[in-house]
Amino acid sequence: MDASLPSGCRFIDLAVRGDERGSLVAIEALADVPFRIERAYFIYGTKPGVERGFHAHRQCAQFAVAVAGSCMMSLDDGSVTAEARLDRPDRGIVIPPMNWHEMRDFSDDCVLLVLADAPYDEGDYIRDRDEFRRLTAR
Ligand code: T46
Repeated sequence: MDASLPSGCRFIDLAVRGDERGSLVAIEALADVPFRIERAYFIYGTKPGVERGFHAHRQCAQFAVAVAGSCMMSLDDGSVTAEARLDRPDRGIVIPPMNWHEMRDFSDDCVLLVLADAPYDEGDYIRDRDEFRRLTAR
């Protein structure tokens, strides 16, 4: 556990299986990421200055890794906030449920791969910051 990150968030280093041909990174459910993978999506071609995210998930856990380029992700569990730089194809971050996250500063070549433990469900999103604050108030 990284003490500087919100509760449940952590970086995971992925093994690089490189040889003279180049590099390969594999991501296995319950081994490299701490959940069964039900969905994968990736974000790319993000326009300059664009910010994405601005929500938390009620139940869904995710793992995000910039497989090319870089971006910044801010994370907030309601009491701890942190800025995470995603700039390596062999190092991603776990985004647990109930973490408000925002992404910005995408490089032109950024491809952000996200693995999720549940199918897409708009009902799982909290997109209202005040609602998130109420739900995480201690
Ligand atoms: C998240 C961050 C890291 C789908 O139809 N299926 C999907 O699996 C996803 C993820 C999105 N969509 C649709 C919903 C919207 O019409 O794609 C459109 C863009 O989604 P959104 O505005 O939520 O994108 P971001 O970049 O703000 O957030 C995304 C994920 O939605 C979110 O779960 O945690 O990336």
